[in-house]
Amino acid sequence: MKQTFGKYLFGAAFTLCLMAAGCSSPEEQPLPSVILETDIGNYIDDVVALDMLYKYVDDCQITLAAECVNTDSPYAAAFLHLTNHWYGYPDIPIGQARQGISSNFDAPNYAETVCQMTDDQGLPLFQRPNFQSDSIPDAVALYRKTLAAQPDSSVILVSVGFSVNLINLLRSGADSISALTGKELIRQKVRLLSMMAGSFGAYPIAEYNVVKDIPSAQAIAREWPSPIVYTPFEVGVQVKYQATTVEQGLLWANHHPLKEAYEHYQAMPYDCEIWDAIATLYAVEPSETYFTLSPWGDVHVDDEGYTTFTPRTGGLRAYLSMTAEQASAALYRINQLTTRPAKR
Ligand SMILES: [Ca+2]
Repeated sequence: MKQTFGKYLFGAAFTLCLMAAGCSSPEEQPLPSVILETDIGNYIDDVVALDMLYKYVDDCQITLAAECVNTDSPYAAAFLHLTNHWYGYPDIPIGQARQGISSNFDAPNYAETVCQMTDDQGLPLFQRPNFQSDSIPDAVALYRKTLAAQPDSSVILVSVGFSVNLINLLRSGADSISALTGKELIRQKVRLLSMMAGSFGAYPIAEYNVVKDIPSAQAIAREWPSPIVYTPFEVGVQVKYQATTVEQGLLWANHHPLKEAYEHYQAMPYDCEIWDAIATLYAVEPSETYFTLSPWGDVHVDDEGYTTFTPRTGGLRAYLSMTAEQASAALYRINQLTTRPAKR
């Protein structure tokens, strides 16, 4: 495209102004604000999802308003602090569940490994300036503060872990942050909860994110006042991130948190299902290119963690499925995002 140097300078300055103002121009609608709810450290797909969110911020498609941890691992918040700095977004606030779900023995904790990596001089491989694990705010307080500050119906929650923070937010009362209860805040501010949870296929399973905290998952399905779109177990297993993507696609950085986390999670080479990346893709790009959405209805979670869906006009629950072609297109898009250099 041709343009004069003067126009280029104006355009560049205008773009910088937009970035400083959160990427939205006065004439445009504010960008959707995303809040990530994660158990990062248990399984590697949270890191793929996190990388995607930073890239969406790079592209001015969203703002990443907060990140909340629902496990009791101190390294989850530390890892988020690390990646926020590495990707160039050190000011994204992080919240921590006061009584997080224990998952320390479920899988190797790559978050701890990456946080403790050092270089040849014994210095931290990834900087975590001013991080103090005992000063991370309560996730519910951070949710209330973040939601209260957002325009109505502008917030998208991406939940790729357990539901303890979500249920505590839902049950929270009015306080000095907001005169609204948690349920009222959600109803007013949250456009969508994109949630990796459940199983709705022909051979359903009691899915991990549900089983780890069944009472919270039951209450969320029953009481959450905004639409919820579930990314179920069946969808995630259709989309496998490739070891070769990690080995060859992330070489633009000498040390990349996603590459280090992936390579320290299991013995390489291995491919892995990326449920959390699918829930993230739907949250920001809910295109029929990638997804088939069920009718709307209700979801029930039984006492063993099995989920069932019942269509109902006016229902606020739905779940995703994918054809083979959609799964292939989704993986292509996820690879496109995650292999691209971060702006930093
Ligand atoms: Ca997860």
